[in-house]
Amino acid sequence: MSTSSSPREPAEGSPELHDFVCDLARSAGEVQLSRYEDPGEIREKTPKDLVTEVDYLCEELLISRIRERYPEDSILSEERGGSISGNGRTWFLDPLDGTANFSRATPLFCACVSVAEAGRITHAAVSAPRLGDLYHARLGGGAHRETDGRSYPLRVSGTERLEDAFTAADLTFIGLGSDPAKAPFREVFGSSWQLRSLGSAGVRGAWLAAGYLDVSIGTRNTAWDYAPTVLLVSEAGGEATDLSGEPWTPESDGLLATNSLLHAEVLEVLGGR
Ligand code: 2AM
Ligand code: CA
Repeated sequence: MSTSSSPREPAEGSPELHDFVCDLARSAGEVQLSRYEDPGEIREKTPKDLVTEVDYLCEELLISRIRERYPEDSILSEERGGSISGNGRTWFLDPLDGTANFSRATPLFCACVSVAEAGRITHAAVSAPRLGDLYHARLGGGAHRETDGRSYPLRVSGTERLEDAFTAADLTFIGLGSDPAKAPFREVFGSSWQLRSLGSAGVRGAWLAAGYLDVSIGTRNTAWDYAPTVLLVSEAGGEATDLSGEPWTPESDGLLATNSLLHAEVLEVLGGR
């Protein structure tokens, strides 16, 4: 197992750490389910960017359990911030992803827990409790969906042409028609068969890994909700890069994930960026 001081790039993630990562995501998911239709106080951090009492409850649970077991590790979490370790281990936490959905009891929300070791995502778990699903991946160990105690391998779709693709993104529609910076994304949507907007980047990435979607576009720099997609999708046979086709890093301004067959075609359409 890589230790927090090892600069060596890990070839695979440790099974023991993986169980803990899955257990953490499940626990936060249980808190979310226990507060379903009861989000408590809802606040706007910035216009249309919500946070509820449950976001903070899940974050406290995740951080305290990680601190107890791995006190040396770095943590970057959506509400509390934090830091990324260069050579050691970093936890990326989105304690409640899909807060706008959760705040009105739409079932698509989740807890996202990922681990990076020496700069590489080695573990990821996305618990979507209202769906009853835990999606998880371990570097070198494949990607899986766990539902009702049974495990199913995840495999990306075989869609070969963008015109046959389900393309998913959560773009704000204000300015979508007129903002020139958003024109390349409009091009991708217009070249696809259908558009999906789920309201949760974590669920979107998991559903791409599962083959329910063919293309996923994220346009922000939010490492805590993109990190799980990177590992789930690559372990399920797909491809995840930044929006220029370069390797995704936590500093990237966006994420393009595809079933791999469509990656070059989407990058070409995005090329005008
Ligand atoms: P969140 O629920 O954890 O905030 C749809 O809105 C998706 O985009 C969700 O995964 C949401 O994550 C994410 N997102 C990230 N930053 C956001 C922002 N500033 N405003 C709205 N959604 C944001
Ligand atoms: Ca969140």
